[in-house]
Amino acid sequence: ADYKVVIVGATGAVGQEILQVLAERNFPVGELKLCATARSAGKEIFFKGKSYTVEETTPASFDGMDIALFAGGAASKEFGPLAAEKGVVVIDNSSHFRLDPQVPLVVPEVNPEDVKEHRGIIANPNCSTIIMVVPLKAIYDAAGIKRVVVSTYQAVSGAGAEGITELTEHTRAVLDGKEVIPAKFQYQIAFNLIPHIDVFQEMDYTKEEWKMVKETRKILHDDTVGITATTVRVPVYRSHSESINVETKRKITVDEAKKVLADFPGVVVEDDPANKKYPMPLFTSEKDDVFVGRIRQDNSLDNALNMWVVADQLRKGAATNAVQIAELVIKYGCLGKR
Ligand code: 2RA
Repeated sequence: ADYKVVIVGATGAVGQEILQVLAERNFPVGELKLCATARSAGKEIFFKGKSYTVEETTPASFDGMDIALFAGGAASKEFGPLAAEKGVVVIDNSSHFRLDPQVPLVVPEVNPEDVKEHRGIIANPNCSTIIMVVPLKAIYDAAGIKRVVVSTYQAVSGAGAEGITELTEHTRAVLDGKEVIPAKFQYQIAFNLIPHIDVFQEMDYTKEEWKMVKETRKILHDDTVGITATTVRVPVYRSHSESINVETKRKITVDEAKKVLADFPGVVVEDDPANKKYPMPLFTSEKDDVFVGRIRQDNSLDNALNMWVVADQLRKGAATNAVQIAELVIKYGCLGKR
């Protein structure tokens, strides 16, 4: 069977990546509709060699459609529930519905069955959460998790196409000895690190840091897991990196951890220090796996491990995960309530 798919936010970085992934995975698209704000309406986009004209998102955009992939942003709040009312299955990459108890928050390798609980909307987790929770689940199943300490090194693509452009422009400006005027980021991102992603909230953590805590607990269905995060923007184009320390309930050796990680779907272990083998954002971009290396016993705590995790923010962190959720909707036969 083929499905009627509408992409909302088709012209942005994530929207473009969703189209790319749909084509690569040969998703059964029968009819395709590309929507965006009025500002982007009229643009021509190609999908599988066929030309599509982007139209402005309106309530009528969802009539008769089967699946709506929202790339993120304000459109989700305005049109998500409306599309679901029309019987369309909404897969939303914005943060708006992620913590809603009625909305499953899904990483297909971690909690696929949750898709079956949807009532019209399924939320795609935050990119830094997805990248962390995939390897964490392997450790969680093998040894239980007491506490996680994570520091992230997040690519500029997390801030969309403008973020990518700003890294290029800032770098060029600095090298040309010109003044840098930050727009997408709080400060110059070239040759700098900015420990501030999204807004500051309670206890002076940012919303990005709270997302990693709350979303991970929801996905694992376990509020006893302690998590503390520091999220940082770094001058890298499109892969997020994360330094993770995980304290486990039961002892797990480095060799056991390497095995359960290597056996876990969607994880590639790249860990051979003697041969300088470890994941780096320069080499993980455009890929769908989560790469794990630098796996070590924590020298200061018995039941704890360190690991270095890297994955493409636009793909596994957003577009690929969303398309994998759409594949599960079809696999489980839980399309919208007509
Ligand atoms: C960021 N995770 O990296 C946030 C949103 N994509 O900016």
